[in-house]
Amino acid sequence: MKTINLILILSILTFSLNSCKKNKVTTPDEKQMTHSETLITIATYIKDNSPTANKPSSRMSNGFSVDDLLNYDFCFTFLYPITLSYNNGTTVEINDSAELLQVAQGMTQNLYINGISFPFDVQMADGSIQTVNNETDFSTVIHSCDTDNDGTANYQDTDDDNDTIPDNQEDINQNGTPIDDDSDGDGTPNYQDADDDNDGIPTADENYDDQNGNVANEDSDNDGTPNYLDTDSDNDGTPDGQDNDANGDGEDDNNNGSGDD
Ligand SMILES: [Ca+2]
Ligand SMILES: [Ca+2]
Ligand SMILES: [Ca+2]
Ligand SMILES: [Ca+2]
Repeated sequence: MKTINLILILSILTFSLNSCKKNKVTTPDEKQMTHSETLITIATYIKDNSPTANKPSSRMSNGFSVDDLLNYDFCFTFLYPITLSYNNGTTVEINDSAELLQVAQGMTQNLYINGISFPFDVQMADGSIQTVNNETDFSTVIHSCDTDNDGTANYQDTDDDNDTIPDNQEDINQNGTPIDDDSDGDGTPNYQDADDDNDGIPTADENYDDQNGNVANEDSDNDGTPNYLDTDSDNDGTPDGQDNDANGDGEDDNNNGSGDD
């Protein structure tokens, strides 16, 4: 009887220890999850801008990753792992951008990501590392991502570089995303480049003829390349940036960038 009692006590003890162990593991790494509107914004943006079966072309398509989207539209990327939580309280550890995409795409109206464990590190678009300690920090990161400094963050701005051409029209190769369109090859995509052809004249000013404000359809030399993408808009052999009053033609002198001489 004594032996049976001993076995019973040992069993209970082992069970209790195991339970404790298990409970400890299921407590999400003892990390404090915080409700984050910024995270909801980002996760929703990823979901909305990622390709789906019904919408194969999107801002993030043709091989562009979540990191590309985050870099261009929020000016940072996560340094993984990060721990996120769903609105039902369950948590998930994210180890790379592919996992983040999966989680974002899987969100529904009833089950969605809405919490994150602070602090975590991010890599800013300029390469620096920043620690995000709380929701205020997090919100500051995405709202300070404002290429044209007009007070509207890139993710909310329909014309990121304020060159009068909407972001979605700066998709020159029309593959569904403006991320890979960089006409002058300077590493800054057209939708965030205020001088798309790098001729020294801002895109917004390459409206020489009718001054109607519509830069996109201005093609002074009718060579099929609009002025803002043409480094020699009047095809006179002199780059626009150096073009001033050399040939006596008042029309093409406007290509010197001043727009009024
Ligand atoms: Ca802006
Ligand atoms: Ca633009
Ligand atoms: Ca560029
Ligand atoms: Ca230009």
